[in-house]
Amino acid sequence: MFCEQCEQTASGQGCHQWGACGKSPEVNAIQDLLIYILRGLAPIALRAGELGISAREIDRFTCEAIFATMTNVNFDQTRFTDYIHRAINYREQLKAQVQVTTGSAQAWPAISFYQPDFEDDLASQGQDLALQFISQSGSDVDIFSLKLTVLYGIKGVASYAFHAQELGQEDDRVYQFIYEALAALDRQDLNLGDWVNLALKVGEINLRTMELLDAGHTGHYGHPVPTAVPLNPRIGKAILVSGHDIPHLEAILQQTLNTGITVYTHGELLPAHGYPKLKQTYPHLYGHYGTAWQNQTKEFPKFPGAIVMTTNCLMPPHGNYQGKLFSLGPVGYPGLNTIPIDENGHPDFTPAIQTALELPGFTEAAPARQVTTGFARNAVLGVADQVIAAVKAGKIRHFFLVGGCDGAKPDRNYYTELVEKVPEDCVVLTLACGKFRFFDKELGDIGGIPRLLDIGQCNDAYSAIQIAIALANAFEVDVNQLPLSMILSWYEQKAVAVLLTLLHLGIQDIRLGPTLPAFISQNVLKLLSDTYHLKPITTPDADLAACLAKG
Ligand code: FSO
Ligand code: SF4
Repeated sequence: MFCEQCEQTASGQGCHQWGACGKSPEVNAIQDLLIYILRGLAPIALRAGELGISAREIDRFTCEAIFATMTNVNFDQTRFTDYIHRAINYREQLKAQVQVTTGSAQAWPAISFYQPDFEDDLASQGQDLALQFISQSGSDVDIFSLKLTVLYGIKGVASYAFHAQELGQEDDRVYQFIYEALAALDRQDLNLGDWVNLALKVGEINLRTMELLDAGHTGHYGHPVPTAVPLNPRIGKAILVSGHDIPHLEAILQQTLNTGITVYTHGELLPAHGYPKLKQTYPHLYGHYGTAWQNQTKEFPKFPGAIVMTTNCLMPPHGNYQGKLFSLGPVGYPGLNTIPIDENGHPDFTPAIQTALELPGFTEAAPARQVTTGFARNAVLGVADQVIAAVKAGKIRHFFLVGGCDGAKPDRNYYTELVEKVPEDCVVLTLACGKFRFFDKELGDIGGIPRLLDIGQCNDAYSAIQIAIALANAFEVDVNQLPLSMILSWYEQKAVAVLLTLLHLGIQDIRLGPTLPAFISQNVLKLLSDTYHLKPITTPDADLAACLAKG
């Protein structure tokens, strides 16, 4: 096998024997096979788009199938076999539609005719295709590096597009670009500059996709408001909801109304508490349990109720909690309980609710503890005058955006130490799951402005960008001239898409860690550091000093 799509890749170079995430070589190969077939579907979908043939079902399917191949999403070979069957059916259906519309047979590339042998081992077929993909790039490691950057970035875009469409937000431009990028992976005529441009285009399209998701969230649930979230449990039956999917959290809240069950968020669903319509409608959306995804094997066994994993990051479950763990959508693991979805796409959480009612729930109270979330763009810009005045008066010296993913490696302690060492006249903005290393620290406030502001999920990078742009406009400077430093942690492919968005916007001096992506070649890294001054993190002290010297 060969996979280097995430930060925990073996020895920082690539997983060859078995995935550090728990993915088997067979699942990895069958994921590669699925991506290959989607690459063959892409030129047909692009032509259909040009002809005005609406293929929304196929667009949505493509995003879900790509999403399933992301790190810590789906480990179940049978689910990928099903995705492959469906991809081929959709491909042939769309070919026929194009032929009817144009009145003639089209000259599709060879990849668009590929037919796997379902009677034979799909994993070995996927492995052959993966080797072919590597050898196609020849000895040009830089082009291969950029191809992988585009592919992994597209995985992030597809995951956000999947979430946005659940909330009724779709844009043809996003779907068409996903096909364009997938189809480009088969092209041999693009040079280094073309691939750099395509990678930056991934960032541009990801910005649009995060904007759609932001519109979906705020349109349905209102703009987040600062909200205190209890970390101590409430006595009674309980369901824990993990992942990123707020509409699925809402469906659970609807289906548990008047059951006496208390609903807790886990991981990237903490920011859901900030959405006023969710809080007002569902008083049993109560608190947050646990920390970041990599601690789930320790934290899930202790949760005394059912657990629903709506998206990544799922780790291979341990036997001591697998029975109370449920998954849905693109998420999967062999033998794991799944939530049934009806023909209209509505999930039925009855199995999880029954499990929650059978389990003891919380039987003892614990001392009150809380964190505050909900500092998205509206909340922060609502006090923009105060913030601007504090900066002008020298009360706020610098902003640090410490955002991104968490992970298991000990060198991620850098981020905790950095936040602890941020001087008292500076504000920390945060987003995504990396914040769980410091989210409950008491950092106090500066003239009523909290020093730790949780903007939200990883996709709320959109909100952070809007805040930065608004502040830059208020100070009549470029975003890069603001007293703002971005110190990011990455783990999986959503983070790749967000990083490409920041580069597309021309953001300079981003510090990235805990290690740089294995798929970035030396020359591509040089290009990024020469053009954008992208750099690896060093030590908290050295990086803080360098950021503060910026002004
Ligand atoms: Fe984290 Fe996982 Fe949200 Fe990621 S829970 S690591 S970047 O899926 O998407 O921040
Ligand atoms: Fe390795 Fe990450 Fe790929 Fe899993 S997703 S196989 S850990 S590189």
